[in-house]
Amino acid sequence: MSTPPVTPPIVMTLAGSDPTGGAGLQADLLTLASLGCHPLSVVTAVTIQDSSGVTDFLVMDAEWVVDQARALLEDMKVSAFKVGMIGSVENVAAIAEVVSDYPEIPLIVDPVLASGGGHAFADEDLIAAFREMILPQTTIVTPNSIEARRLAANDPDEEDGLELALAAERMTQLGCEYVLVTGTHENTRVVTNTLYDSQGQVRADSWERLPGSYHGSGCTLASAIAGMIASGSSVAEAVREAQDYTYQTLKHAFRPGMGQFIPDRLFWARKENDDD
Ligand code: PXL
Repeated sequence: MSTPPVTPPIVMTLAGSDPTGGAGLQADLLTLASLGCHPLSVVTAVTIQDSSGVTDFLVMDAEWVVDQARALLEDMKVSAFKVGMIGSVENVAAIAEVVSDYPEIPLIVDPVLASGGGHAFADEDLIAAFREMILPQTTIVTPNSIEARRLAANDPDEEDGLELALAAERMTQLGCEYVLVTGTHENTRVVTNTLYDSQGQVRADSWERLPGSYHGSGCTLASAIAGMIASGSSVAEAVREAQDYTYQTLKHAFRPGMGQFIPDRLFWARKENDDD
């Protein structure tokens, strides 16, 4: 008799749809599937965009976000939550309430405040609600340096000069367990990502800065961390593995339109990479 198929680790992503397949929900689905997880999708918003940028977005009603999530959570065993674009203060409260009923499930949060092209997805009210309701429940948050300063600054005047270590410390003081600050937006020759916990720096990893502009690298990294944690890695191991994976996806990025490059989450499945 054959053994029944094993269910892969299940990760629930709550994010906005990016129809280009570069970022957002679609980036999460590709990344999680590529890493051997089964992704569940909860749509928080729908965007209109092409590979050059976002033109508009529509935020899902908070009750719809809750109902999508609860239907799945009552049916399946979820091993990690991954949160991306949230879209509204109502959605912040709705997601915070759902995840608070599952404190044992790791919560990986990519604080999506704007599109890569700078289209705002969050205002000050959303950021305040996020700090108050989401960060205290978060296992790991993955801001880039701009987002880290914005999330941690006590007032906008302080933002520009805020030390990243201090920004991370403030986020852990709000109750977030780990903060991974990514260095892509810093004016440095190499890209350095730094992981902090409440005691300070845990690890720092650097890579050569790749040329070009990528759409969805942050979503890929956060989803890969979620996938690794769901598969049993510790947070620090998951960060290391997810960074290596993301770097590979960027190395193999392709340009499907006239705008940005898209990370190839399935680089390993392409024929030409057979002998890599
Ligand atoms: O890369 C951040 C991001 C996340 N989610 C959605 C997006 C984007 C960037 O454009 O559109 C839906």
